[in-house]
Amino acid sequence: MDNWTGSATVPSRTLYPHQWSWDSAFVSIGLRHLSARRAQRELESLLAGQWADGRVPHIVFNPALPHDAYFPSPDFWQSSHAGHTAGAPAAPETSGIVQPPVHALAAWLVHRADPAESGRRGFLPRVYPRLAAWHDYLLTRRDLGGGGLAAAVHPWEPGMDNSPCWDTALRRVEPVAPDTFRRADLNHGQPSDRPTDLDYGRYVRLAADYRAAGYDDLLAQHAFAVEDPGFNALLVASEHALAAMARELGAADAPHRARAASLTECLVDRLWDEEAGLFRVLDLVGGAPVDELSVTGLIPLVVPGLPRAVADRLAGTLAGPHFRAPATRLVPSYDLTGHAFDARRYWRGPAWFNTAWLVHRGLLAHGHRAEAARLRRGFLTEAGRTGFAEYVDPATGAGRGARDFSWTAALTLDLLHADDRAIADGATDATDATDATDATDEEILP
Ligand code: 9WN
Repeated sequence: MDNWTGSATVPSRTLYPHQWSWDSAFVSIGLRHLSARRAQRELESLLAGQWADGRVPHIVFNPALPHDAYFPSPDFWQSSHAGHTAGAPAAPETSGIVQPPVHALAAWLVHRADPAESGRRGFLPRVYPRLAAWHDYLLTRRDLGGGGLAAAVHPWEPGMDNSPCWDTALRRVEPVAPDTFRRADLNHGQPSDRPTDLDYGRYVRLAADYRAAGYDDLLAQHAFAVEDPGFNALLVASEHALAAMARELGAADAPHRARAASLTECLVDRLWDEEAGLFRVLDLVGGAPVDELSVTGLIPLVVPGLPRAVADRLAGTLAGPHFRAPATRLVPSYDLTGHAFDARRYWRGPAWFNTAWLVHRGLLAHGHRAEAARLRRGFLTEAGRTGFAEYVDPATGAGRGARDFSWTAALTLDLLHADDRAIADGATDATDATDATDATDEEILP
């Protein structure tokens, strides 16, 4: 792929020219079918930016690029200096915030794709302790709500920058003046597709305040803190992956299994909305669930061991008026009937391919095979037709954002390669069980 730099893959040569955290995890999931070795290197190069406190930063910067290639650039984050006490490495320069923890899941899938190559390179023994430290960071320093889930402290952390889920929380944040920073995204993207200047003023304020606190989660006064269901669901799926890795390495898997079970319970207790039929974001500063329906509330389908009634309700919500997009079959990022729906603008309606991949995986794991097959067809059709667009208008299928987008291409490879087999082998049948889905680690981590 043209987006490979020699040690990692950039999401897009134009819009995102550095290494992004959850992008690299998705990329490695696709790459494992072409070269398990390259997929391992993708994850290892990301982990080279890990901080001593365990956090995996959302961007690892390429020092060869000029600062104006992307904003906020390394001289904004100043990780090696401002993040020194929190444990930022002296090099490479990174951002100070994080993204959803899909890495352990990705690492396990990469290992399973070629266990011999993994064994030769000592891949698991090297990445397992780092991934365990990453989860420890999230479950200790980031449990800001005290309820056993990890909090996101910036709208970029759940990976859905501009979602209407953040609107109320962001209104409390004083934006910095627009003439104090210079955006780079508008050099490559359409203003009507991207967040507004006012949003950016708030993103910059939150990041600058975190930096001023040395990126120390105990010291920082977070003006924005939310418990996001997608983020936490990926943490559960990844904790199951850590259990599998521990078993493979002859270490104790019980602590990971216990943690995955308690995280699942916290997720359901704190964020499940039975009436709406999906998980809600919890605004920790405002102290209330967010009254918006977003794809993040459907991602917990990837959690093995989700109560059957919850998984089935989620499948029902997906097929209902808020998320069923007949033109593309993909999953809109936000409620099609919602007051803030915008078919073009970043995470306020368009359909993304990584979220479709996650939902597809969850549907399969919980036995909703026909829906999974439909979503897979929609994914493959739209990805090919749009030249691997970053995202699409869910109503018309028009491609938006960057083209040749890395995770779109990588996850296409994965769906082409793996899932025919998974479907043929048969995931569990939803009608068989009574109160809990019988999706096991093996099914969620094939
Ligand atoms: C900020 C790289 C990233 C994705 C995010 C997506 C977008 C960045 C931006 O691009 O975010 O991190 O500049 O808008 O929202 O999910 O990881 O592809």
